[in-house]
Amino acid sequence: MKKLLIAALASSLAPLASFAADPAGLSLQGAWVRALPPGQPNTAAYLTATNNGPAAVTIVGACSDIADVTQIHTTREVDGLQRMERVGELPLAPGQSATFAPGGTHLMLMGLARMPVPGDRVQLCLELAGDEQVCTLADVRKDAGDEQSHEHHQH
Ligand SMILES: [Cu+2]
Repeated sequence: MKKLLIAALASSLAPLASFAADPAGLSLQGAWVRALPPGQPNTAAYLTATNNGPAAVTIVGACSDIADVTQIHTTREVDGLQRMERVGELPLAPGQSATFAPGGTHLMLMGLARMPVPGDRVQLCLELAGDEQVCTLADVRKDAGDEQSHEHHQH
């Protein structure tokens, strides 16, 4: 009887354990890092973050193993000039997505040890309120394919 109880307990704990491995329910898709000419100290990274979980999550920061500092920036046009501003918190309701894309919100990778080159894979992590992190591997590309040419480089 005791054995049976333990088995039942263990099986009821199993789904809990797998839930704990991804408590935030935040999934990251399509991550990529822009390869700029070597010697540039900074670059930007882009991805889509979707909250698939039952609760709201708040993105409070980001990090990458290739940059000293990674910040969330938005781009705003002020007097015809593109200006970047740091975003401190980015809340996502259940089912909501945040798109980090050229010309808009992006991850700014600053203080690069070395500019990544196409073919590299770069780890990107989003930091969430509550000390959680969600990470993904990003491809490195020269550009997104500009709007006019729709030139996407598939490898
Ligand atoms: Cu920026």
